[in-house]
Amino acid sequence: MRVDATLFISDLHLSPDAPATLNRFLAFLDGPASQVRRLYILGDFFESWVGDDDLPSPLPDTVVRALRAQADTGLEIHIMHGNRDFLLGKDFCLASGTHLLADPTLIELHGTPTLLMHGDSLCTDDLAYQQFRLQVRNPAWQQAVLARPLAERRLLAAQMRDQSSIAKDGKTMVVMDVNEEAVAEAFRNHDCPRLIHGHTHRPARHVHLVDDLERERWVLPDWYETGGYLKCDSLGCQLLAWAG
Ligand code: LP5
Ligand code: MN
Repeated sequence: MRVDATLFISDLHLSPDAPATLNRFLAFLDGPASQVRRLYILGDFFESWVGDDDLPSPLPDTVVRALRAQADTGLEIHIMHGNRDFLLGKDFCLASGTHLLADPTLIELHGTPTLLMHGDSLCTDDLAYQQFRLQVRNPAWQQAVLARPLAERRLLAAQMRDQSSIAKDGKTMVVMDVNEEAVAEAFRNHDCPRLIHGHTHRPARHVHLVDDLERERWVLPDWYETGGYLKCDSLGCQLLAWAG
């Protein structure tokens, strides 16, 4: 019997190189996620996703089957693109029984209008990243890239990862965090009291005063060392650790 609660996760960065994280996620699906009605995955679920034609590979196959098993027993699963897995497409969703969620999306969460984002679009001080984001989210660019052979895309993704790592060495933590004004704009544009996002890997509950109204911003944890999730119901939200 599933209870009327909603879980949020992001930034698992699932990869064949991190089997412990995969196991932690599988245990999460069989544990907390099996008790509730809805799960939202807010981006960077995979360390990188180079196209849905990679679905037969062992890691995607295991993950898809596990998601499907929960979806088939009544878990509503929504997934949003992150900056690592923005190429997740219809075939992935169809196979896993999940629903692709636009970034941003406003939902009615147990009675509270709640804005969901991956979080990268809020990091407006990171100008180099925002430029990169514009390029890789361009449908024409994506179509051209997806036309390349799978092996070539894997290589390209690895090169991008290296470049990104070098670029980050030259950036401060402040530049790589969300911009306060971008957060305020998001609250204003969607006229909501709550925002949930990931990406920065700095789990917390922040309170923002925007236009004389107090709003809360929940930041989800990554799953590199341990893991964690946000659990929400009609009483509110709480961040919970998940060690598996
Ligand atoms: O990812 P993370 O957390 O380390 O850093 C992000 C920002 N970086 C990125 C880039 C991704 O990591 C790249 C991986 C994508 C994998 C999937 C690709 C599949 C499609 C391609 C294959 C078909 O998102 C980083 C932010 C940081 O978050 C904090 O917010 O700062 O931004 C950057 O580092 C961007 C750089 O500043 C500028 C762009 C460098 C990359 C250029 C690539 C050039 C291509 C090389 C290939 C010849
Ligand atoms: Mn991210």
